[in-house]
Amino acid sequence: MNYQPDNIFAKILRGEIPNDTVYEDDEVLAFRDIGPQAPVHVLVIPKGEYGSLDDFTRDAPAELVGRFFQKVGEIARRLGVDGEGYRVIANTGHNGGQEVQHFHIHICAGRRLGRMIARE
Ligand code: DGP
Repeated sequence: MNYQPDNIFAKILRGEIPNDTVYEDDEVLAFRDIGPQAPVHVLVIPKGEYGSLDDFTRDAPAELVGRFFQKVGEIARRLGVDGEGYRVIANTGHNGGQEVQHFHIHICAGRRLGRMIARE
């Protein structure tokens, strides 16, 4: 998929839109979701231009993919949600309900979460 540099998370990475950062290093940015679905709702994104989990796992070096997921766990521990537990979600593509075309992981926590997939 062609990466679209005008997506909202690319604008956040360029500093064009403010965000509530909870963790940042040279490879990833984690910030609070604008419309939280749980008491803790944080998005973790790579700084590289990957449009989806499919692109990230296809195009990024395995070491970067590995470090990214290690950091997701580290960020959850920094948020203090590892003890009671949390849910990680990566909506991917049209049927996955992905709205922003820059790969991101949701970390949702802070209450007992409902069904993994809503019945429709
Ligand atoms: P997804 O459906 O997986 O693509 O989720 C996109 C998420 O991004 C959604 O939960 C709302 C969040 N979001 C959209 N625009 C912004 C924004 O400008 N700032 C922040 N912090 N989150 C945003």
